[in-house]
This record gives sequence, C-alpha cells and structure tokens, in this order.
Amino acid sequence: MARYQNIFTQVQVRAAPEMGVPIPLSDFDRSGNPGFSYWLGKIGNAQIGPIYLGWTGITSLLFGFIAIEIIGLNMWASVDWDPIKFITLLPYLTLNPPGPEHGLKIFPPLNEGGWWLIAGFFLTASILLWWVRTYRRAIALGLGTHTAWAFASAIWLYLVLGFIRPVAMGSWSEAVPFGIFTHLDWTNAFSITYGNLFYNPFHCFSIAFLYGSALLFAMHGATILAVTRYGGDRELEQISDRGTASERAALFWRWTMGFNASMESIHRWAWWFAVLTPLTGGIGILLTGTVVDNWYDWAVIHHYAPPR
Ligand code: 07D
Ligand code: 07D
Repeated sequence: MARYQNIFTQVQVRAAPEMGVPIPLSDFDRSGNPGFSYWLGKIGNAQIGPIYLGWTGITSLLFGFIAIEIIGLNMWASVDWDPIKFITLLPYLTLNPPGPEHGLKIFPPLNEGGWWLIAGFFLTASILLWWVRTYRRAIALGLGTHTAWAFASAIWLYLVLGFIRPVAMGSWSEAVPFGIFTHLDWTNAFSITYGNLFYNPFHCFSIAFLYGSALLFAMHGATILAVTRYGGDRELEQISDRGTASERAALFWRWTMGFNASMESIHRWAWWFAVLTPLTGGIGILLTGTVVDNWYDWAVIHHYAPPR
C-alpha cells in the first residue's frame, strides 16, 4: 500500500502499530502501547509511541519536574501564595541567583539564592541526563550521534551562562535568573555592563550562524517542497536512485546561484550552522568579564570599531 503520495497527502496508517526495525532490544526498550492521532498525522506521523523511557528518561523527567516545582513554588511564594497574581504575573516572576555577597557559596540561605542553586542543580542534571538518553538511544538504534552533539552545543552555552562563567568570575550572582522576563532583563543588563555585546565578535558569529540557520532551513525546506511532485521529499531514495527531483532541485540552485549543495552536504551545512550558533556564542560569553571587561573599548583598541 502506498504510504503517501507526497508529504501533503499522507495516507494515515491505521493498521497494527509499527514497532520499529528488528534490533536486539529488551521489551522495556519499547514500552507503551502505541496509539494514533488524526491531527498529529496532519503534521507528521499519526502513530504515537512506542516511547522509550529507561532510567535516564525517568530520572531526567523527575529532576526536571523537581526544578520546575522549586522555581514555580518560589515564584508563587513571592506573590504571597495568591493564585490569581501567580497566574497573571507569571511572566514577570523570578527566582534569582545568590547576591554577590555570597560569592560561590554552595549553601547560601535558601531565600537568598539557595533555592536557585538547588533548582539549577536539578535542571542541569535533568538536561545532562536527557543528553545521555539521546546519545544512548542513537547508539541502540545503530545511528550516528549527530543529534547528541548538536544538543551538546546548546548545553555548552547553557553551562557557560549559568555555571562555567559564574565560577570563573567567582560569583553565582553572575548567572542567569529563572524567569521569563527577568532572564531578558539579565541579557540586556549583561550587554550594557560589558560595554555593548554588539562589539563582541563572537556575538556577531553567533548571530551570523543563527540567521544563516534560518536561511538554510528556508532554502532547504522550500527546495524539497518544490520538488515533492517528483518524489523529492523521499530524500534518501533520491541520493541512491537519482530521479528528476534532485536533479531539478540542484539545477535550480545552479541556475540561480551557480552552485548547489548536494543532497548530503546541505544537511551538513544545516548541522554546522545550527551547532556553531551556541558554540561561538558560548565562547563570546565566557570571554566577557573574564578576559574582556568592555567590548566597545576592546573594539576601538583592536580596530574593530573606529577610533573615538
Ligand atoms: C521553539 C523549542 C521549544 C522550547 C520552548 C522554551 C522554558 C522556560 C520558564 C521555568 C526556541 C520552553 C521554556 C522551559 C520556562 C521557567 C522560568 C525553542 C523552541 C518554547 N532561554 N531568550 C525565550 C530559555 C537565554 C532570550 C523563550 C531557556 C539566555 C531572548 C523562552 C534558556 C539568553 C528571548 C526561553 C534560555 C536568552 C528569549 C522562547 C536556557 C541569551 C526572547 C524560547 C536553558 C541566549 C524569547 C520572553 C524559544 C521570549 C526567549 C527559554 C537562555 C535570551 C521562555 C530554557 C540567558 C532575547 N527564552 N535566553 O522559543 O519570548 O526557543 O522571551 O538557557 O525574546 Mg531565553
Ligand atoms: C539558550 C542554549 C541553551 C538551551 C538549552 C535548552 C530547556 C527547556 C523545554 C520541555 C539559544 C534547554 C531546554 C530547559 C525544555 C521543554 C518544552 C540557545 C540557548 C540547553 N542578539 N545576546 C545571543 C541577537 C543583543 C546577549 C545568541 C540578535 C543585544 C547575551 C544569538 C540581536 C543584547 C547573549 C543572539 C541581539 C544582547 C546573547 C544566542 C539583535 C541585549 C548570550 C544564540 C538583532 C540588549 C547569547 C554571545 C542561541 C550568546 C546571545 C542574537 C542583540 C545580549 C545569536 C539577533 C545587544 C547576553 N544573541 N543581544 O542559540 O551566545 O541562543 O552571546 O539585536 O548569552 Mg544577543
């Protein structure tokens, strides 16, 4: 039976759920009884599950839940346990790191950043366990570990922001607060404090890769959608069994730009642009305050900005 004609006209499968390729896994690795969702089928695969939890998944979810719980309860306490205020002011509530007077103390008073440290510990453990899960599941399925390493790049920026740089600066007070708008206030204050982040070349790199990621994603998504009528959305088959789709897509880009990425290399382009966004960003943040105190002054000295 045809699975789909193109990605817009998927035939939604309603047979016995597909449990995946036969590989030597225990039953536990395929827990859960798969179900189907018509609406999810509209944007992806209609089958939900089997889901793998395993000990890394369970502990990651548990630790993540503990972190969110600590953050949420502290926020609720900050509005005197008023449920209406908690909901209406939620985007502006915060759990702040310890003040500068506590330096890198491991046990500052709970209400002076102690809760922030505990929440941060559980959130970090949760994220790292989720990373282990992506790595181990990829290995178990016989895949490359590209997803895990891309995720590691985001984790690098997260760790620089909340752990590595504060430790290098000798104070938890340098870290990001837990709060929707307060983490934006922190971002703004960080830029001002260190002399305008626009003059940090690593911020520039990060932005170029971020914008580049959006551009590449748009170009690749558009190209594949444009050739679905020739079967282009079945990208892999198009690599080994060249049909008109890949060739037309490639020719389109040679016509318009003189150059085309290959069906394989476009994914490397995308992976690298995405990975380099937080990777260069993390370098830029780590240098701030540790090596460079004022990026504008630095830029003037290094002829990156015109002389004053
Ligand atoms: C679409 C995948 C889904 C993920 C989502 C995020 C939470 C947080 C809050 C417990 C693309 C889920 C959010 C779990 C819950 C509490 C208190 C990913 C998608 C929907 N930021 N940031 C947001 C985080 C930093 C900045 C939004 C996290 C740095 C700016 C959301 C981190 C700096 C703007 C969010 C982090 C910074 C945002 C939407 C960690 C510099 C916005 C995110 C762990 C990099 C935007 C109100 C999104 C916004 C926004 C989460 C770090 C700057 C709340 C988890 C410190 C300028 N950030 N952020 O869609 O609307 O990501 O803010 O490091 O304008 Mg942020
Ligand atoms: C945050 C990686 C950590 C996330 C992880 C995810 C969960 C949630 C969710 C279950 C995003 C964990 C997930 C816990 C689970 C569910 C649902 C990645 C993160 C591990 N900036 N800026 C960047 C621009 C200005 C500032 C990067 C633009 C001003 C600071 C990016 C502009 C000032 C920092 C970028 C602009 C300023 C940045 C982030 C324009 C503020 C950083 C890249 C047009 C007034 C960060 C070197 C990224 C960085 C960063 C873009 C302006 C401050 C490219 C476009 C001048 C302090 N800025 N910025 O991938 O790396 O983030 O800087 O004006 O720390 Mg900036």
